[in-house]
Amino acid sequence: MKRALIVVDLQNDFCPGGALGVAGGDEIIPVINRLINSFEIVVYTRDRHPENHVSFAENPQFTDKSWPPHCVDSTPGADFHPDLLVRTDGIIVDKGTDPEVEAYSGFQDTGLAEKLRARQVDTVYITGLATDYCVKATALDALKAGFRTFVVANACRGVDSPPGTVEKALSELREAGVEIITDDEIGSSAE
Ligand code: VGL
Ligand code: ZN
Repeated sequence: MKRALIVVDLQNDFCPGGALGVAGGDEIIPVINRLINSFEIVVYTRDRHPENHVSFAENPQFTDKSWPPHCVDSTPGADFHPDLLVRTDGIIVDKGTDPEVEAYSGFQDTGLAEKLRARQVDTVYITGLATDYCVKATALDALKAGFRTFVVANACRGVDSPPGTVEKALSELREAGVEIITDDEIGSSAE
């Protein structure tokens, strides 16, 4: 069986200067790029919303999951951060494309679990943005789909509003059975 790296939403709008910039979102890119080179199978998820997406608000509250418009399809904000290594053999999954439906998880209506199983993957390592939203939802769904699931904490950053939300998300994940690790605990692809 094989393992896959999942890079969640490393897009311009979630990095500093973006519409929904996460503090330090770009700092994790060197760590992720190193991991990308040591995995055979790499998945990139993308938040990809129509202009009229249900999560968009004029006065976004964040804490109630209303957000400023972000990652609008065919805008530069939806593009991967330019420093991210995007492999030509990477599996790209788009989510949040239905105007009426919010989708934090990379497994929601994307066929990702089946794509991974078809490649004999039984273990996933999750990195990216944001720890307290899309990383968390993706990790919980990975577990539900039967994958051994790791979250690489130092390769993730969160919205963290109110402060403490990231820590809370990590403890919820741990309780659910997700293994929280740092990148130096991951062996080479021969593992
Ligand atoms: C995300 C809020 C809204 C994420 C996506 O990628 O964590 N957060 N849309
Ligand atoms: Zn979104």
